[in-house]
Amino acid sequence: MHPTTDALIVIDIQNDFCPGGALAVAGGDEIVAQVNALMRDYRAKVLTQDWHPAGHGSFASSHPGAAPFSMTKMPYGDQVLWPDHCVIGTPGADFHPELNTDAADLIIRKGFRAGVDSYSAFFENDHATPTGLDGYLRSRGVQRLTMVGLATDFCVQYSALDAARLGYGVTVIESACRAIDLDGSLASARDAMRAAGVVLEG
Ligand code: VGL
Ligand code: ZN
Repeated sequence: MHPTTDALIVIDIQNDFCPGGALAVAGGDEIVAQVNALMRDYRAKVLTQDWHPAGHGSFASSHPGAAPFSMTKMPYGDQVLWPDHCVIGTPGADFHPELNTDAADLIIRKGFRAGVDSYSAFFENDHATPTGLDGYLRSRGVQRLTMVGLATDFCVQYSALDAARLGYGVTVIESACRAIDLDGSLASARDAMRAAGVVLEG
């Protein structure tokens, strides 16, 4: 059992990111058993849930003529346009049915503002609007985070980089993550995480 200063952060293990989902990550469902086992070893366990209103600004369908996986500019910077996914209240936004959600202390939802995407568990993509997770972890005395989930190169990466910037010690267990890997995004995510001092563990 890990000490109370450690927390496990489980990112976006939702139906739409698993095979058959709207933004399926290859092998996304393969990590569920390992994540359930990890949750038994941590006292502090947080799940995140991507949670978008219909018509969200990150959806290609909200930008006439735009194709899914193309790029656009938002006021806060570059944005990948995704297929509609994790729409509030739909089955695609639900957690994978075998994920042991009962074990979680906190479920943090993100991406619910129509105009700004939110990959990170800590800040929206404007890098300024907090989700509240930092305050929660700090007030529990958590100093070290282990991260797992989907997708390695988007929400896991952004969460890990923000956590390192906020001063947490961060480890990503890569075997309990899966990537989207869009135009080399997995390789650049791994480089960026290592450069920020994030430990990438097999
Ligand atoms: C994610 C793309 C869009 C993720 C969420 O969980 O990595 N990726 N929304
Ligand atoms: Zn999303």
